[in-house]
Amino acid sequence: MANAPASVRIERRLPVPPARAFDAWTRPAEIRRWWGRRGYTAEIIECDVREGGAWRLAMRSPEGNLNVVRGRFTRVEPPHHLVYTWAWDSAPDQVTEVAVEFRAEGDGTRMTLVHTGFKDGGSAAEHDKGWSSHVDALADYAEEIARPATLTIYGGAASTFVRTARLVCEEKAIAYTLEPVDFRSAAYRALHPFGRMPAMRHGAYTLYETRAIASYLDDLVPAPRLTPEDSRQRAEMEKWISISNNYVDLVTTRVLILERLVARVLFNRDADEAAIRAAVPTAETQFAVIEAELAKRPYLAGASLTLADLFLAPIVFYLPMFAEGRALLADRPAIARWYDGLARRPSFAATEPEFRPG
Ligand SMILES: N[C@@H](CCC(=O)N[C@@H](CS)C(=O)NCC(=O)O)C(=O)O
Repeated sequence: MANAPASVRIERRLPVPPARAFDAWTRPAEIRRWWGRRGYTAEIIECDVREGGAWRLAMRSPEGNLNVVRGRFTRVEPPHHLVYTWAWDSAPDQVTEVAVEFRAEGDGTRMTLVHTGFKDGGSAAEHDKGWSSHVDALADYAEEIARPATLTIYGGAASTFVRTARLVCEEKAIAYTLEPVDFRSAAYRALHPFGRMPAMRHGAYTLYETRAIASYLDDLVPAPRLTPEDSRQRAEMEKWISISNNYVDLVTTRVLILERLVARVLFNRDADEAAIRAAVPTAETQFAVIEAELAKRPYLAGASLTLADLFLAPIVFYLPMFAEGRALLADRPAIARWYDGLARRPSFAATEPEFRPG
């Protein structure tokens, strides 16, 4: 028949139960995670999931055009049925209908999408192409939910930077494996071309640089948030991470801790006393500043724990183990109060290095 109503029908098995698939289809935070995987970015998603409720999706095409589609839910029966109208803002009179069914199939779901009411076969074919790619993206996302990617932190437990990455995992209850590495080996260079610790692998994704890893981990799981929402507090956090990485690490870790605790064990040499003498006054200044700031607030960036505390504390951990370190902490009650509070957290106990000066 020349004018037969054109339609789209797509079936797919998803490796999650119907309730999980239904949520992935209707919750804006989840739609965002799969809709955009094929070049399109979901910019606005509104979903009032009840019969009569409105929904709207504004998506940016790979070419940069904003396409808006909207409609109303006409049947909402979680977790099995969802029917809604569908009309592009560019052609509001052409109202079509989408019916999605989620049927249990083993431990997964057989999803059937039927989109009907197109004015012609061309329009149906276009939607068929679009839906196929979005449903592929949903299937990928469902695969990730069903088999969460494993997370590995590569590095030695004694490294202050490795401990920072692990502390973020522990604070956020992110499951991870610590894999010791020979950071000088050619094989490790494939993960970290600069040969430092840590590196991270999450599924197929790899990353290095602790600041980047900490951000990635903080975004991976929503709570507890270790990055302040407030822009000034966030700036304070960044400031303290920068101080820790660029000043304290350079002097306290790379001179004092390295010379006093690591030189003999790792390099089989005596401590460089001249380097230590030269570093002490700078370290003194750094810890005087830290003391003065921590006297004003419970944590480095404000009233609550942030990533900044997790960068500095692994360095402070080593200070009581040698004379110059103990001198840096002497008569610094604010640092002592801050550090003792952190040291009592389960995350600190779980990541405490076995390393002791030999
Ligand atoms: N900028 C790097 C620094 C990492 C770093 O220097 N880690 C130390 C261990 S605490 C390391 O790999 N040292 C070996 C070396 O310097 O060769 C990061 O933030 O991840």
